[in-house]
Amino acid sequence: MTTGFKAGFVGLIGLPNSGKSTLMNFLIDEKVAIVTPRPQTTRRRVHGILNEEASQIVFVDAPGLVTAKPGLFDFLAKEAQEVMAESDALIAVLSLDLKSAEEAESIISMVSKSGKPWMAVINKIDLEALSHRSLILRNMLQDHKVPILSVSCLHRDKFQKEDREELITEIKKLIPESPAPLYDPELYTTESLRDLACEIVREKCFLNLKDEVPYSMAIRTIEFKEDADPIPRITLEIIVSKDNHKGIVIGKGGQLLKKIGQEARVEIEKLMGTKIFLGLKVSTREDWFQNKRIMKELGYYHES
Ligand SMILES: Nc1nc2c(ncn2[C@@H]2O[C@H](COP(=O)(O)OP(=O)(O)OP(=O)(O)O)[C@@H](O)[C@H]2O)c(=O)[nH]1
Ligand SMILES: [Mg+2]
Repeated sequence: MTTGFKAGFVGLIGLPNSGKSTLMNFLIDEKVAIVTPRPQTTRRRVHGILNEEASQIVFVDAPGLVTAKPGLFDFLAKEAQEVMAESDALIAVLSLDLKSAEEAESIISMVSKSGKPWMAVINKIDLEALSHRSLILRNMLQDHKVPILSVSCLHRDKFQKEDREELITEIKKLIPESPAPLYDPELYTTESLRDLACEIVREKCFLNLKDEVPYSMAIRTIEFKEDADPIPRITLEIIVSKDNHKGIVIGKGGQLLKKIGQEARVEIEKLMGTKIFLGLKVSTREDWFQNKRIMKELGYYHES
């Protein structure tokens, strides 16, 4: 007997900076995944859940596909591969600002070889100077005979609601029937508040720091006391990989760290629906991303 209910994991696969995290937040209409203008923002897969009466789509936002290199890059590459393997269906995210046609070809070929049901999303269509690339991408996709939709997640006023509903309708066609939802339908993410708070701080670091500093940074919880009196008390550690990065993060007279803290606090307060105390500590763990033990401690770890 079929219930008519559908549920499944849908992996978002694309190059770094193609807008996967923005697209997921747009589809679930919540901010779960952090977004910055720089590649390799997403490090670990993040689940965003869209609950409807007859379906539950669990989006899996993966790190952008990168070539494996030792350390953190190896983790990112494996993470994206695992998302592909574990999803019921895939969305190839192709943005108009990609660097070359070969890059798009490589994503299309990887996703189609997975053997999973898939569709393509042409992203960032508000970049009008690059609009000719839409046609090039559509030509590349033609032989695959998959649904192709175009979106802009940033300019929702201009490229509005129909987009989102059309997209969701197509995505639902890709996922299997399921006797029940995969997660509690009250949830819009499987991330814990702790994880979300760390990610928000990492986002603000990315937005406030130049060059390589945020790339070799990790955030960890020191204390997370939701029932502290009079307001919840959260202290997080910003781990940098070189001692001279510490001063850069703290800034002159502590100004930069203060700004990062303020921006993150406002967002965490919105998420928790209450005022909070947010403390940030900066410490150095020399080249932590080359140290398996520390990588594991920070959650950047795969079994094999
Ligand atoms: N113009 C335009 N920019 C967009 C759109 N969607 C996302 N962006 C921008 O593209 C940049 C990257 O967005 P992300 O969502 O972080 O991209 P990502 O694919 O998750 O990147 P990684 O996590 O690094 O792989 C950000 O600056 C976004 O604001 C869009 O529809 N139009
Ligand atoms: Mg991302």
